[in-house]
Amino acid sequence: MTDSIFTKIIKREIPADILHEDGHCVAIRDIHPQAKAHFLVIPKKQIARLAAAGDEDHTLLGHLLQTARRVAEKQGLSADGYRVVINSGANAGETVPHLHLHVLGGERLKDQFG
Ligand code: DGP
Repeated sequence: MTDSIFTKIIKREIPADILHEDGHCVAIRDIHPQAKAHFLVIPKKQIARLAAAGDEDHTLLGHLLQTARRVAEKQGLSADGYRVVINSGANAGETVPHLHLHVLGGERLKDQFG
């Protein structure tokens, strides 16, 4: 498997604004923010998309959500709310084939389903 752009960021081969790192994931600011606050939570394990995760990733998936919550709190997003989005695969418009949670906030977000 070739390294995704996110794996290259995790390996520090490409620069990024890293908000959080632990043994299992990183949180980085999105390079093309879709809201005043927009960061990504990315597992160090290169899973192509949510649909490619397995039962063995149960704990990791929970950790990613908990990390989204903790980093959102640290970024001051909790009081007014924020949105967590996962695009899994082509129909959802996933452009980087490495599972990532989008966390958006810092302003009133538009309704955007469909
Ligand atoms: P998605 O459409 O769900 O695959 O979103 C991928 C996101 O990744 C998109 O919002 C832009 C972001 N992104 C892509 N390349 C880079 C990069 O090199 N650095 C950072 N910080 N974000 C990136």
